[in-house]
Parts: sequence; structure tokens; C-alpha cells
Amino acid sequence: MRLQMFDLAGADPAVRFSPYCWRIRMACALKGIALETLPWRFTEAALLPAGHKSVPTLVHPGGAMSESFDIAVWLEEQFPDTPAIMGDALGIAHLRLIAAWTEAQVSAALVRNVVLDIWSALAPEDQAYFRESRERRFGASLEFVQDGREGRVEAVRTALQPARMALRKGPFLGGERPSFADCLLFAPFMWVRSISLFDPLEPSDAIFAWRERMLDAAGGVARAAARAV
Ligand SMILES: N[C@@H](CCC(=O)N[C@@H](CS)C(=O)NCC(=O)O)C(=O)O
Repeated sequence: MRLQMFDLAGADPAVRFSPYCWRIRMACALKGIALETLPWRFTEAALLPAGHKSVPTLVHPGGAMSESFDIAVWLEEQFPDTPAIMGDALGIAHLRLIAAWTEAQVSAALVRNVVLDIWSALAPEDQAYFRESRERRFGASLEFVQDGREGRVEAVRTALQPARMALRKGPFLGGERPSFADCLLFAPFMWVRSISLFDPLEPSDAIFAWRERMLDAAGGVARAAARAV
């Protein structure tokens, strides 16, 4: 089945940094599903299939869909012969909490520390849009928002404590093998890694070791991914 995904790109089209797209890139890699990614920029809304406004947008033989979590559920259903990474309806319901936690706590703790770095990695046509929309959201300049991030490292580490506790039980959140829970938490780390040198993790942190395992998972697709820095 031919699958194409519109994937947020930086000035260098090889740099793909959307955490939501990384959820799907990792899910496909873990399941062994071939995925063609199409570089897409914030200012290219008109290129998305009609009715779709954000990436990832997946184009498949039956149509198109957005919303990363829904795409992952669809992949799990459509490719039953590949390794399961979500489980049954109960597993999927629980994964929604993991997704919400990574967005509300982890990505929220990270974004202020990399927002100017994101802007720096963007193509010129995207920079104006990103600055205007994000400065409106934060009520301050990108420079002001990102300033002083060294003092916010501890807040990021604290936000990660639930995963640190869960990883006492096994090498991955999924147990012996990575699951979509791992994709959900790994995605914001790929967001940061793709466009920034900011790293809140110390090598002694269990999350650091887990991140190394995720970088190597599925043949090391994430470690091989292009970076803007
Ligand atoms: N809930 C959506 C969020 C997707 C999303 O926000 N994607 C961003 C890129 S990281 C986007 O397309 N933004 C468009 C814009 O800011 O104009 C999902 O899980 O797919």
C-alpha cells in the first residue's frame, strides 16, 4: 500500500522536526511500514489535500487523514501482520493519556527553550509566519521567550519523572520492545534534536539511556535523521 505523509521541513528540506510527524515516522519504522515523506512548509497549506490544515497528513489509497494519534490507530488496524505497538481498545485508550501527558507536560516544558531555534531552522518564507503566530501565542518576542533556558532545565527533568519511574521496569515504555508510548515520548526529543543543541538530559539520566535506545531502534532511522545544527 502506497503511503505518503506531508512532513514539516526546515530551510533544509531534509530536516524534519515536527513532533507529531515523528510519532508517525517512528510508528512506521517500528512496524516496518514503508512511508514516503513529502517535505512541507508552514506556508504551504494549499498543498495539503482539501480540508486538511496540519501535518502529519497521511495520503493513502482510500483518501487522506490528519491527527497523528488517529493515523497511528489506522496503521495498527490496516497492518495487522506487523508488530503491534498499540494493542487493543484498552491499550489505545491508555495511550491517549500518554499522548496528552507528552503534549501538556513534556512538549510544554520544552517549547520555550527551543522556539527561537525552530525559527532559525525555518525557510525564510516560513520565518515571518512562525514569528508572528508564535509571538502572538506567547505574548513576547521569540528571543525573550527562549532567553534563560539554562534556568529551566530542571523543570524539563521534573516533567519527565513519570517516564523515569516507568523505565525502572524495562528498557522501553512498551516493555522489552518499543511501543507507541515510546514514540509519543520520543517525538518531542526528535523535535528538539532536529533543530537545536539544547539538551535537558544528563548522561546519567535513565531517560538519556532510553533515548539512546530509541535513536538506535528500527535500524537507527532517528539517529540518521538530518539536523539543522
Ligand atoms: N493534533 C495534531 C497536531 C498537529 C500539529 O499541530 N502540527 C503542526 C506541525 S508540528 C502544524 O501542522 N501546524 C500548522 C501551523 O502551525 O500552521 C496531531 O496530532 O497531528
